[in-house]
Amino acid sequence: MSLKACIYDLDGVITDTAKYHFESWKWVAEQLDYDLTEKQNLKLKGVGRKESLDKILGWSKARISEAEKQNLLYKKNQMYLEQIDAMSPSEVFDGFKAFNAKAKQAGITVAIGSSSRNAIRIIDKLDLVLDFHAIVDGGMTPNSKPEPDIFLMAAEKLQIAPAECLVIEDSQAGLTAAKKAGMKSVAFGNDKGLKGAQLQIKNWLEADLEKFNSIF
Ligand code: B16
Ligand code: MG
Repeated sequence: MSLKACIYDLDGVITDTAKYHFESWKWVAEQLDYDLTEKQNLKLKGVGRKESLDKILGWSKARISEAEKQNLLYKKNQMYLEQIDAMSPSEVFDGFKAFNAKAKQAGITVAIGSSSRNAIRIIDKLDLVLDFHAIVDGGMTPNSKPEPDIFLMAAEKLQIAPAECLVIEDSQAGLTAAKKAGMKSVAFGNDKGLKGAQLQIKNWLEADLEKFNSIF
């Protein structure tokens, strides 16, 4: 068994969109007379859009109709897209492009596996469309993270067995999805509470292909 594919999460691993999600989710919470905290926003990492609203509704105990839900989801996304459309390649995390180039040079195939239905738009803004062999987003599979569908579809597109894929993820939902997919994983970022990964790195400058290989 050896490392044949890297499947990267997008939000929180390649760029920081959490701050943009937070502003728009905070607005949604205000419409429900609820104050969303940054700590709660962390619990929405990697969780799909609809499932995130369900969590906020649970915290706020607000009861709204299905039509109101759809309306809030639409408006949340419009607010978020305004922020996304102002993004630029300078928002790619330091060291990512160098690591990805090195991995590809070593013959490793690379894909994006994101819960975001806006993933392709973000990747385009970051000018990374040509940097991956496959892109799978939350709109392409029936179930989002923590279910394994997104990562399994990425492996299928790359034609690599799940056991030879390495997922790089910043969220617990994503690490759980990787495990359910039968894939190894690297936790990304400072969150010491993340469980299930074989390794953790704080940022891309700490990424080491040799170390990643040694997991297999
Ligand atoms: P959208 P990832 C996830 O992306 C985000 O972490 C999460 O906060 C967001 O709710 C979800 O995408 C859905 O995003 O509203 O754009 O469809 O981390 O899996 O790349
Ligand atoms: Mg993420």
